[in-house]
Amino acid sequence: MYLQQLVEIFYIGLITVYTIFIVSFIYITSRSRPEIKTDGGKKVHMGMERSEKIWLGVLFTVAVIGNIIFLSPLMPSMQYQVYLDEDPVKTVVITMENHTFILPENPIELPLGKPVEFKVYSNDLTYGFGVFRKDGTMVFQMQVVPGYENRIVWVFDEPGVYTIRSTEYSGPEHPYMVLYDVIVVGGE
Ligand SMILES: [Cu+2]
Repeated sequence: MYLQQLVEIFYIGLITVYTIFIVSFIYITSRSRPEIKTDGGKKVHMGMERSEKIWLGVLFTVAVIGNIIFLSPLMPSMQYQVYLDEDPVKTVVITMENHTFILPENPIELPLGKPVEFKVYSNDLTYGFGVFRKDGTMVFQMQVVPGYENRIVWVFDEPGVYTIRSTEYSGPEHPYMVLYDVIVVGGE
């Protein structure tokens, strides 16, 4: 999954920067430093001071808490976006040709709340594949380019009937490229 790879790169980058930061902090504060005393005398200060130890603790805490909040699969939102990689429970293959949709079944029956995959092919022109709600609002759309496997995975979160429409202008017949109520998403 593309998003997952991006997040992994970001994550590794973040960990690297943070590790460099903490290691250099420990290195610098642990070296012995000359300390000028208020009475003018000098002594060599060894190791970390108490405030530096506290700051180090803050750095570690921020790293751990930040990790849990933003990237951990313990968070439902992150689990859904980044870690959940369920295989689609159904694949719908649709071919577009001569300004028509060739459907595998009519209606296309899909489950609610499960990932379903659409593979849409074009045998001639560049079309669009859009899925719309009853009120005309769009659920999703993608371009359908000839010679490619145009693929989208979707989780429907509302039961109901949906309309398929071409969303890419493809000539004078384009406005008629619509199939009303051909997708039925069942309740669970
Ligand atoms: Cu069209």
